[in-house]
Amino acid sequence: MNKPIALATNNKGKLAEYRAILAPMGFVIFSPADLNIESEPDETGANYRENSYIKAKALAAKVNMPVIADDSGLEVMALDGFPGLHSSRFASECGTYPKAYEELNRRLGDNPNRDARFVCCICYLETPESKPLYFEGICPGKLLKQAHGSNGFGFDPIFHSSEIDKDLGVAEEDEKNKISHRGKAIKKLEIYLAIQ
Ligand code: ITT
Repeated sequence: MNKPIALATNNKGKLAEYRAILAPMGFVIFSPADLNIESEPDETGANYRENSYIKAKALAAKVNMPVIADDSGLEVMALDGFPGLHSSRFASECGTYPKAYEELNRRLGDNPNRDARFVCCICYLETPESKPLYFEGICPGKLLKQAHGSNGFGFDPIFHSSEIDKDLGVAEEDEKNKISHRGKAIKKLEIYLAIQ
């Protein structure tokens, strides 16, 4: 089939996961870098949906193919969902991911509630004028006291998935994709695309 889709992300980890899941379905995923385009709009939305739409809309104005965008984050329940929408910014402010892991654990202290989850919202725009469609997924788990492994990206090494009872830092890519927030959201998108 070879249907092209532009993915509005500058995050290589996300890009790899979209490719791994969508390439076998016949979709060819282009990042802004692949297309020699810069697209980094300010993520000023009040929630994941709004930010995913901001990113999709900005790229859709520059390309001639359907666009998807992904806004996601890590939510630590005992920290009222922090860093959530600001996960990427929080990691940058900490300087490195290992420092961000430490900072989350410092804020959590000895709170026994280590429940956490990853959240993902995909926005799909067939054309710049199309009605945006949203596909969401949640990955429940716990925040680890210490990073374990280096698979995945971002906060994966400090996250334990309840669904596979495994630390994501040591999970294989296909194991993560089956239960991840992104994997679940992409599955829903895939079903929509299959009936088009
Ligand atoms: P783009 O906006 O260019 O897509 P970004 O990394 O800034 O890249 P977000 O604004 O959606 O994307 O921030 C999501 C952050 O949440 C991401 O940078 C990670 O820190 C974290 N995150 C999201 N999904 C994750 C996953 O599957 N594994 C680990 N960390 C994840």
